[in-house]
Amino acid sequence: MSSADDHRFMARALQLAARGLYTTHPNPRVGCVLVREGQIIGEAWHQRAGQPHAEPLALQQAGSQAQGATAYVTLEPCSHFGRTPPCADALIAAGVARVVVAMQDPNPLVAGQGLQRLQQAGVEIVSGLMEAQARLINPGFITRMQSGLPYVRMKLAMSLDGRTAMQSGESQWITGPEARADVQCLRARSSAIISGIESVLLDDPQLTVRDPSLLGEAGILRQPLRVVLDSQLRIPLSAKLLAAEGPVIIVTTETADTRKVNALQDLGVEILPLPLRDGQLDLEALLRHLAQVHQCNEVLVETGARLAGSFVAQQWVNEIVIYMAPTLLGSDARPLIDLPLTQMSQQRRLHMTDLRQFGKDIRMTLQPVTE
Ligand code: AOF
Ligand code: ZN
Repeated sequence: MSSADDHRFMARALQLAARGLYTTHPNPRVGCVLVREGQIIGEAWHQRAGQPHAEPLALQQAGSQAQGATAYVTLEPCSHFGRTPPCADALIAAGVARVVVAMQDPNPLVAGQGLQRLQQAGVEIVSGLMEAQARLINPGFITRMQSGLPYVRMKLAMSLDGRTAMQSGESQWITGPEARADVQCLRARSSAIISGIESVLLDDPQLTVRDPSLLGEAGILRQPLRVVLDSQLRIPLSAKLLAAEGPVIIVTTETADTRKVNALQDLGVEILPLPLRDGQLDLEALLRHLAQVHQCNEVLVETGARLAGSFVAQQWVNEIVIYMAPTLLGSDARPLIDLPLTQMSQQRRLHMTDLRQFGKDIRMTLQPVTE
């Protein structure tokens, strides 16, 4: 088999993996293609935690044809008993002769042991094919496994003059329906959405996924966890996001009013008291809690300029997605990010990884430049 064929089948496996974009949380998105004599004999993707991994689903399709076949998998086959038995064992039992993987599994429970197991059983291994593409599918899972933190994506919408709202806070709408539909995709792929109490008081958002086409291939609507930073517990019990479907965490301090805490808990809300750091809720403690307790892979920060500034200043942001509308909001309008800098040497440079048009607006995807 030529390396062009290997690329072609791995590209197909990557395409399949991406179908799990909205549904696999907290698991990674994984695709698998089984090939024999140049023909695809089975292909699948992992759809949801607790359900089979990609490999056994593809093996099921291939049946006895899997004997002597090549498996293309976007992530190293697992070697552990989790919610499902090890995929490495299933591939060996089916008589697969060759396994091509895009990347090792960063999960310490696997971390190379799946490949080792296959190799010991006499299976030929190729690892690292299209690794860069495979990493892009699971930025959150990889970050969480490696650092105990989620991958933090910040979404912002601004005018041509870099403004996000009028002085009054009025901001609906700067961008058009196409850009806003894309924000629904960002929400749907996220394990959690973080917002600030200011935005909640101003806009009374639900912060839910409402686009029915984002139910996912598996027909599952998973509402991301919604997280509100509210140190003084100012959220009204009538806030729309409390009534909307899906779990909510309110982050506050130890000294928050007990009666309000109880009332919110009665509504099914998780109250997370955190220490203050420089007078502000400790963002690192929040992110660690989300990764470690709630297994959050990707989180989406949708806040006003002040909280956005704190996330950026403290360097918790892995990616910024900015929608820019061709409109002017004027010099009294609110800025994008509160970041009090005074010297050019303090500027925060970003590196643009993607640029696209959505309707009349453009979307920029940026990553902080790390020196
Ligand atoms: C694979 N193929 O399709 C996926 C893998 O709790 P479990 O049993 O679902 O295991 C979850 C872990 O398995 C997850 O953290 C990751 O290490 C691996 N995911 N592995 O061989 C798959 N989704
Ligand atoms: Zn597996």
